[in-house]
Amino acid sequence: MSATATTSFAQERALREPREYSNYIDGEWVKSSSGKVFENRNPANEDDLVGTFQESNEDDLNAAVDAAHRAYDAWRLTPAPKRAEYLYRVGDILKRDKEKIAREMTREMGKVLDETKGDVQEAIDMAFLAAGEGRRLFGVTTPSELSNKFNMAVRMPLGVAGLITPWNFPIAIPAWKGMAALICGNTVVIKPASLTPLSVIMLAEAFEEAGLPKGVWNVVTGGGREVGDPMTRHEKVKVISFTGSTQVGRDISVACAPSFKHVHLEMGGKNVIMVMDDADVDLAVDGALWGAFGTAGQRCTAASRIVVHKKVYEQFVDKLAGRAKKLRVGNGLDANVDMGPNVSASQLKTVESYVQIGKDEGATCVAGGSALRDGDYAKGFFHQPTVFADVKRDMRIAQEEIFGPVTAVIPCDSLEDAIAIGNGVRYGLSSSIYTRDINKAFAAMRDMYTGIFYVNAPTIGAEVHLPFGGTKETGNGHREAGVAGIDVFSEWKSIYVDYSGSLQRAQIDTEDI
Ligand code: UN1
Repeated sequence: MSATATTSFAQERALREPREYSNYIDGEWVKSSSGKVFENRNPANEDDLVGTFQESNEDDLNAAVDAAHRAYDAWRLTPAPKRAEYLYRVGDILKRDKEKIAREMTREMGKVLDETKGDVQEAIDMAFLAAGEGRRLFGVTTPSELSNKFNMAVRMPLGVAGLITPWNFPIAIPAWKGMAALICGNTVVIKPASLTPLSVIMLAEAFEEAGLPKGVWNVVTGGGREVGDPMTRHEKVKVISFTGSTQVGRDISVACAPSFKHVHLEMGGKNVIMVMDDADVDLAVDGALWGAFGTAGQRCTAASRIVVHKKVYEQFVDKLAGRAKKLRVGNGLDANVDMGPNVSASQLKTVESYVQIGKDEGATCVAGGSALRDGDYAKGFFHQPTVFADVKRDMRIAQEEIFGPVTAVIPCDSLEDAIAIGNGVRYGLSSSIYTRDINKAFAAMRDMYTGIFYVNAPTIGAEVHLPFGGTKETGNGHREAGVAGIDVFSEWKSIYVDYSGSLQRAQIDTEDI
């Protein structure tokens, strides 16, 4: 971290004293009935208090759901193109405030400013995509088997949507879920991750400024047990969309089952880049570096495994280790920094424990391998970008999600071998191949059992107009963003209009030809 960055950071703090933020319920900023707040501190510098937030409870959640429920009828009856107008406005507001929101987000969760700007951009993209959908929301018309009868299927909103969102994409993921929910005619209660409540509050401020009717968008901050659990059990909440760990996703799924709530889950990943012997190795190294260490590896889509053909293995490992060692770690607001901190002390502890596991398992640590605690790093949760070589496919560091700046390089003999290693984990979010051979690219495209696949690009970089999500223990069969997100927040109603003036019995009054 440079001295310049520390100064501008201090100036920024002086400009904006930490304040207490409220919940946003029924169009009002209100405190929790608990009377308690929790702190949100900068993971790059614990002395920097970003703000205090309501430590909400079930009563607050109930108030928000009631407000969303009251707002539902008017909102669902607002024509979708009119609903879209609010989203266009929110997109414009986010565009205007992109830099300001990104800076606060970097303070909240640490990733570098370019990446938090990308996060806000993703929310803007999603606002405009969903707004455009307001003039489509395509259904189906189809002929009837009977004369003088008209058939169609239309999309219906579900009611109150409960969103439980993560800290790694603090505004993009709430936007993926929220914009899709709103354009379909649902009202929303969102519980942001306690590590990043401010980003969702800034999104609520944008909705407020856009004039969104009260009760349509509600924010309740607080813990999973106190706010998330009651949300999954609330009878007026009709759909839950969650992004987070597989363990919590499983609990949510179970909690939602008795009331048959719709549930969309987006969970863990153990994504893989496959580098073939005909690949452009330098391009693959560029991709691996970005895929593994972007957002300090704290992406569901992070490239935490790199399977490399043995003919180029040594060359690849040398180059990747060399580049990883050169990455500059520090405060994400410093323009000279490539990688920020881990989001919390406990996340750093997890990373350290996996690095130890990797060493104990006999993998070779060829770059990084330690937390950073001296000097400027003392007040944050920093870890070196870490590369393990000689990793075997069954080692824990090659199987378990670490969610930090650690990647495992595994040798392979062939494309088939790479695909077997690639698919040999519990998760199925993202995978990629580096090759110049189009046949190999297409075979891998077909055979990798993941929800997202890239050719000559890393495992990260999803765009909002395509479905996002994964197979196996990554998801529960749904996708978000794109038109797939509309599927999560709507359900079909099939409508038959008989204008024959007589009783026509389907399947019976049809003529045999
Ligand atoms: C995540 O990995 O948690 O594809 C979300 C990407 C981003 C979204 C990632 N657009 O890397």
